[in-house]
Amino acid sequence: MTEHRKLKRWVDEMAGMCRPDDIIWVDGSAGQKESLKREAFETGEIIELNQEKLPGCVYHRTALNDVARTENLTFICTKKKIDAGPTNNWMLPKAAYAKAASIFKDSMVGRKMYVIPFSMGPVESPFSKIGVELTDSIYVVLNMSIMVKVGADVLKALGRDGEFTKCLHGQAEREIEKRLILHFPEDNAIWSVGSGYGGNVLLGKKCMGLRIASHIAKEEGWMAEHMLVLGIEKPDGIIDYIAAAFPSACGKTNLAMLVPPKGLETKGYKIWTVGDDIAWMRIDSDGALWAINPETGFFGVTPGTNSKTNPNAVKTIARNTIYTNVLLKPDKTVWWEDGDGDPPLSGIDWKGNAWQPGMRDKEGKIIKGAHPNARFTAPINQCPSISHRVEHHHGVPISAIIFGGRRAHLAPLVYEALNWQHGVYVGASMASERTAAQYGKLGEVRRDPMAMLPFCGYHMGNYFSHWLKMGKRMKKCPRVFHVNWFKQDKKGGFLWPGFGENFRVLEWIIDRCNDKVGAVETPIGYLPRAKDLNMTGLDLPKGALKELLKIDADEWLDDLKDQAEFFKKFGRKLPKELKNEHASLKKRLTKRSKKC
Ligand code: OXD
Ligand code: MN
Repeated sequence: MTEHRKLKRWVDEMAGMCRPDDIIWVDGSAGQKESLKREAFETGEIIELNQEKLPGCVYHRTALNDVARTENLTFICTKKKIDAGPTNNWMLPKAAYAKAASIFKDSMVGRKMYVIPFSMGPVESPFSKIGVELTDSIYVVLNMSIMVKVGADVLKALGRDGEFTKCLHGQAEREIEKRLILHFPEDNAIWSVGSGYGGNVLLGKKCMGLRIASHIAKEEGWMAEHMLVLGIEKPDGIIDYIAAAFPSACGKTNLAMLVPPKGLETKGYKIWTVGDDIAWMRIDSDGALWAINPETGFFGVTPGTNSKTNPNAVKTIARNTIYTNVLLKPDKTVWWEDGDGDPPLSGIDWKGNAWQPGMRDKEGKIIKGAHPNARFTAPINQCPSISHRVEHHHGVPISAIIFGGRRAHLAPLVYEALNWQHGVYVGASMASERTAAQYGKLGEVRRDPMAMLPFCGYHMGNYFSHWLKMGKRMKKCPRVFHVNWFKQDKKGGFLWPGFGENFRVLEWIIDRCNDKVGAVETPIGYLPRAKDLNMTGLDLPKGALKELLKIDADEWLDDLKDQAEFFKKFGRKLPKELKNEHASLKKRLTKRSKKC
């Protein structure tokens, strides 16, 4: 066990409140993992899948009302409301602890409490942070064992008095009315109760990896971002790394594992995956920005994953994977919408009901086999494109930062910000259409600065200032870009094929970073000339590229009104630099608009 007195005391205190029958320390060994799996098979918490076809894979169904992150039940609890800012739900720590304690109280009677020591980032790296999660769910233990490093090595690194994030999770009754996801940045603590959904309960991920880490990062002068990280190896063998922020379920995992289209692959390009969801970035001794992926697994959206959209993911999830809320086939394999292969003739859907293709509900709507936010949890080291730098304790140098959203209109395929400050403005004013990864109206456009709206653990106005400060400290800032793979034509069809073809845009981005290609300066930033994008082997319909690279000044001016409304929320905390960027953009667009 441990000699860490504070840790022992905290575990005792939490156990005193939750009253589990037993306390089990997770040691990270294969033997313990196996026996936990067996125990969960017996209770039905997880189901063993066909071990011949899917070795090491298991299946889990969440409660019907517990299939996505619940942002309305997620709180930042600080002594002063202003510290949580206008984009977070806020509660006073004292009130939050009391409210959650009344739900946690005695909630583990008849259950066991598992103690999971975990490291985000390589164990013992100065860039890593340690957390300890207490949970009454074996599903959580198994997921955490894939997503982060867990067990005895971490306890050893923690020593007798190391700092750690106190993470308490309990399933309680899994009722929405008794669900709370609480963050206490001032206490370095997280309490999550009443949920079994990954984003709410794998506390290393969004809760510690982003909300708590973003707060710590601001204090310590680094960045915790909702970003994938990948390396692009050019034909000359040199690898450039990029970090990219997209809101949830907008294709980060697909981009992180992209396979270049045939025509470009034969040139010798390769993609190396460093991470698909979280980047912790620091300025290193060379004055550049370096990123690590603090996770060791993928918690990806399953529907839509197939050999065409993401061949590397398909290979990654063929073994040792936890499938959640997909369709269970009679031969104990799994299926999901827009996956590989035809739908099976029958199966059990994510709700646990008998299912056949084409079934409709009372309102006549097709019943899906898998929930649109069904997930896979798989080890990163099974990914065929895994970067050899993934274990490197200080990570990879970042040449470009890409922001992206899901926008049917307005944003062109790609543009480059004029400089770091303008890039921060581009990220801060980013918007996207809502997806199934969070509750709410699908398709609604919402502002999602740096894709961090649900994950920034403090006042977002201060977060923007932190980005600006980081830029001032760097000797060489990464170049900043914005992409939109989702622009539509008048009939609602996508103008750009996406997936592997996105590589064509990455090539332009990397060439820009290496000053190898030109651009046109427009009011919103630098755009590629049509001839600068390598289109070998891709036949877009006539006029599509022109439409993809079009800037409609009047449409942008309209959007600026909405941006301004959003920025008003931050009051005096909105950095003046961003106000100036907004005003300058308006001026440039107005000039263009009058010309037309
Ligand atoms: C995720 C999310 O699960 O962003 O990564 O919701
Ligand atoms: Mn995410």
